Amino acid sequence: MIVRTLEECENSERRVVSQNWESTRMLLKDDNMGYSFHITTIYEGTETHIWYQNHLESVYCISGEGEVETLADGKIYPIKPGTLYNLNEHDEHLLRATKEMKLACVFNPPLNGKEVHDENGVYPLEAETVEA
Ligand code: 9YT
Repeated sequence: MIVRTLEECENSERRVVSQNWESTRMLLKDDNMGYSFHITTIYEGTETHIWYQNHLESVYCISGEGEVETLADGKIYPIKPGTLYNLNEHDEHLLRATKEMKLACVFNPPLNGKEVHDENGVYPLEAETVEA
């Protein structure tokens, strides 16, 4: 059984801070669950280009407000508490937060630990691992 609290994960190397967001990776590849689980904060007023070519992601909005724009078709999906969006087609998108958003995110395959987006909004398949 694996039990962790958000507080203890935030006070460890599991908390990864990027320019537009920060993410606490509560479950990672080395937990052998087949997915990773993160609590992500998207900073207010930001727009982030994301394209997970190597991963599928589900994103559940806990709090805040924003939108996702899928670049292939220009569709805009509002995000509010209770919304779940799923990047089932590796959708290239822009993520905007009009109010700071707290999101619960699941990645398949799981992240290793330290990934941040490269210049194309992509995470590599193999990144530096968080030490336990
Ligand atoms: C929603 C999203 O993908 N935000 C970027 C951060 C990502 N959730 C992560 O690395 O945890």
